[in-house]
Order: sequence, then structure tokens, then C-alpha cells
Amino acid sequence: DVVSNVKKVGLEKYPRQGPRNIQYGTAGFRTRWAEDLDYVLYRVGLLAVLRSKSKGGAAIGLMITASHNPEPDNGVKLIDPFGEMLQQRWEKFATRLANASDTELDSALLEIVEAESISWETQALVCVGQDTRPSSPGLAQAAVTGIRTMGGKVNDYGIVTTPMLHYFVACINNIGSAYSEPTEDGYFKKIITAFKKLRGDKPENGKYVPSVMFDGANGVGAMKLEAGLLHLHDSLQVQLYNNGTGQLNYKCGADYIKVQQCAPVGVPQKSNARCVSVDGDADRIVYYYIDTHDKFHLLDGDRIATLIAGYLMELIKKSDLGLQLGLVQTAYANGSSTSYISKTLKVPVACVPTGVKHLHHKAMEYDIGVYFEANGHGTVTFSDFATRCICSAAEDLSLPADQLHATETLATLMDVINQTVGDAISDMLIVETVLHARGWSIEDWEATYTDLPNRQLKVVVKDRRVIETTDAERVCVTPAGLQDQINMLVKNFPNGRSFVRPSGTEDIVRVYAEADTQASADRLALQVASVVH
Ligand code: NG1
Ligand code: ZN
Repeated sequence: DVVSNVKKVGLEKYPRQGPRNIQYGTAGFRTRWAEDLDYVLYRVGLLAVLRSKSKGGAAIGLMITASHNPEPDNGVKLIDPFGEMLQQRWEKFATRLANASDTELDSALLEIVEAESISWETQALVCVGQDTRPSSPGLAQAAVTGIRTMGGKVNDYGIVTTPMLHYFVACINNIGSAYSEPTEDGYFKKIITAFKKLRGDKPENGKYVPSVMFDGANGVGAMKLEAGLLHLHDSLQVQLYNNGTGQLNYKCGADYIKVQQCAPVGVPQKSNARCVSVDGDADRIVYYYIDTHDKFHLLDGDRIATLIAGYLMELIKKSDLGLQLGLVQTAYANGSSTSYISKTLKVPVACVPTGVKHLHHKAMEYDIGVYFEANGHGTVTFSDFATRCICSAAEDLSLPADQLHATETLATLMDVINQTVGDAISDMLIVETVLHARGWSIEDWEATYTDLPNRQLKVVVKDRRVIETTDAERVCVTPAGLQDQINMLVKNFPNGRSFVRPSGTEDIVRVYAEADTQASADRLALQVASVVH
């Protein structure tokens, strides 16, 4: 039967390696040097089949990537039927299955089948995607073997961006906002047709210039965007750099720029030119420019969120549909962005723990939710209610012209957005749309508020799990006394704020600090790091 076959193939082809314990975390399973991941992928393939069966045969996604991490690393995560992250209860199953010994494999599977009352007869479909890492094809093979051994059907998409795979899964499952063909061409046609409609036949406007320089992190982003450019024509000129010839994420890409606060290598320096940088699997995006004095300026996820939220707020008011807008951030959001959102934009803002699933979940509580991590991962969600309101009002020709125009703009904007997850390509088109509508240069956008200088550090500790936090990770509860020490240090710095938390993706503790000057932020970060040891 299926279960003993699973065990036989597993033992022969993908035996469990070593005694290591691996954890399904915020980024799924992820390891340095893609070490011994084959058996994990085989088992994730098995689990994906069970997940699909438990959802009545709905398509499930399986994405092989280590995102912004170095090229030799790799990982995998599962995508649920609506195109969202795997449900939390199943993260535990994933961890249990990955760590079962070879002899326990069949009983671990049966435990899940029983716990979730899964029927074996249900068909299963798993959509597999991979990033551009050298280790990805072998890992995909292991996953596919797992899926097929369990009798599941495979849709192999080969190399895709992470958000494209999320979108395809939602398309196959007929989720409202994802209605095109579940193909790359379908995806580009949908978002770019809407983008061009918003722009009309006038790509220039005021100080807005329809041209960007694009740092692809030598990953999948630039490679895919190349196909998208065929649809963009003259509506937006995109010059591609770091498009795959160099090393993935090495001194380039959104994470490098955000953390190092400097420009990437491989992109020519052009004063005040609007530059975009995405990460290795193209689900994160940040903007930057270098001014005429060679100074680097970063416009991160907080900036993107405030830009989009400000514009949406205006459209919502003009459309007069009474929809409620909310913005979701994490503790890493710059303090200035938070005050700008609540005091100037007057948009309600919520703070949740790190990890897209938390942000996404919270955003869905609003009619329209904007969420972004400071590192550039985010999107906009529309509730079913908001979608219905907007779509029916957009066809109501009896509305006053202004109101109708705002409503139509909202409806078209929804088509540019990949609502399933943060998507660098879609996010870029949204930012470009807002800048175009406002007639803004990148400096105009930056002038909306001034970031507080900040610093992020990594601290290596024996066991990072001794640090436990509360209040959306802004306060440490253990080890006892640590929070008091942090409070004492913060008190000495004007506009000081600092917090520490164990990383969910690396074996380190992260320290964040902000203060009135860069020197103070750096000093505060170092002092807090020293009490974490
Ligand atoms: P960890 O390693 O838990 O801090 C990092 C990012 C998250 C998220 C995940 C998944 C920071 C500070 N943390 O998580 O925002 O993107 O990776 O990729 O940027
Ligand atoms: Zn990523």
C-alpha cells in the first residue's frame, strides 16, 4: 500500500541524514549550505499531498527557495489554497514529519491522516516552483518523488518567483482576486494591462519620469521581469542589472541594501535616478537613490506602505464607499513612519510579530489592509465586502464623475496587486502608479517624513530560544531582567527605541535600535547587543 511504499522509497532514495532537528519556521525549512535537505524535501512532498487531500483536493504550492540568504543556502515552504502561508497547525506536522526517523515515517504520516481525518481517496495536486540556486533542481526532484510516491499530481512550474507561485495556486483554486490563467503570461497580462490603464497614454506627469533602474539580486526577479517588459512597452522603462550573471544576493538585492544601508554593486551610479532592488526570489522590494552629493537614500517597506496607504486613503474618501483602511507593521518599522501614518495620514496602524503570515492575517481584518515589513515584503488585501462594493460602484454610471473615477481607479488598482503575498514586481508597479498619479520624483516621496537613524545587529548566542518576547516582540519576558537593562540603556538616548528577538530563520538574536542620530543608534545597538550575550 501507499504508506509502506512511501517508507521504502524514503529509505532507498532519501534516507534521513544525521540526528539534526529541523524546524518549520516563518520561512518554512531553511538551512545553511542546503545541507542534507533532500530527505526533508521528500517528506515535504509527502506532507503537501496530505495537505491537498485535507483541503478536498485543492492545489497546494511547494516553493524551493532561501530567498535573500546566500546562494549555497536553500529551503522550502508550502502554500495553502488561497495562496497564503501554510496554516500554523500544519507547521507542527511539518516539523514532526521532517524529524521522524526513517522507521517512524509511516506512523508519523498516519498520525496526521488521523488527526485531520484525511480521506485517502481524495485526489491531490501540488504546484512546485524553485528559485535559481544550483541546489534547487535536485531538491525539486526529491519533492516531486515524495508527491508522486503518495499518488499526488504535480504541476511543475520550474523557475518562478515565490509570489508568482502563490498567485498560480490561488488561480487554480479559483480565488476571486486571482482570476487569470495560472501561467506567467497570464500573470503579466493581468497586472500590466491594469497598470497601463491607470497610466493612460501619458507616462510622464509633473516630476515623475517613467524610468527605473532595477537590481535583480542575480535571482529570479530580473529574469522574469524580462518577459514582463514585453507587455510594458513604453509605459515604463526598466533597465535590468544584476540579472543573473553574478552571484545570487551577493552585495546586491533588497536585503543587502536594507541591512547595509548602501547601494548594490553592479548598478551604475546615476544621480537622483529612481532605483529598485528586489531579493533573490522577488517577494521583497525597496527603492533607493544616490543624490548629487553621492549620498545614499533608502526608501524601504515602511515608505512603500505609507505611499500606498496615503493614496488609497484619498481614493477611499473620494469614492465615498465608507470602506475602512488599516495599515499593519512590525516592530522593525521606523518610528517616524508610524507617527506619520497615524498622525498625518490618520490611518489606523497595528503592530504584529515578524513574519508575513502575521501581517497578512491582521491586514485581512480591515476592508482594505496595507501591510509591509520594513525589509520590503508586503502587499494590499481587499475583503470580499470591499471587493463587491468597489466592483459594483465602478459600474454605476449614475455616480458623480469624481466619485466614479476614484472608484474605477480602486477597481483597476486591485488588478495590479498580487493580494496573495508580497510581490516585488507587482509592488513596483503600484509604487510607480502612485508616484505617477502624484507627479512625484523620488525626493518628493522621501520628503513626506524623515526616518529616524537606525541599526540592526546580529548576536550569536548559545541558545536563542532563551529569549521570549511579548507585545508584538517589543518586550522581552525572558531571561529575567533583560528588558529592564534594555530600558535603562534606551533612556539615555533621545528618541531611543530598541528591542531584541530570536530570529525565526537564522540561529542568531536580532538587535534593533533607533535614535536621533546615526551615531546614537549605532551606540545603542552595540550596548543592547552586549547585554544580550
Ligand atoms: P527573522 O530571521 O525571523 O528575523 C527574517 C525577516 C522577516 C521575514 C523572514 C522570512 C527581518 C528583521 N526579519 O525573519 O521580516 O522576512 O526573514 O523571510 O527582516
Ligand atoms: Zn524573499
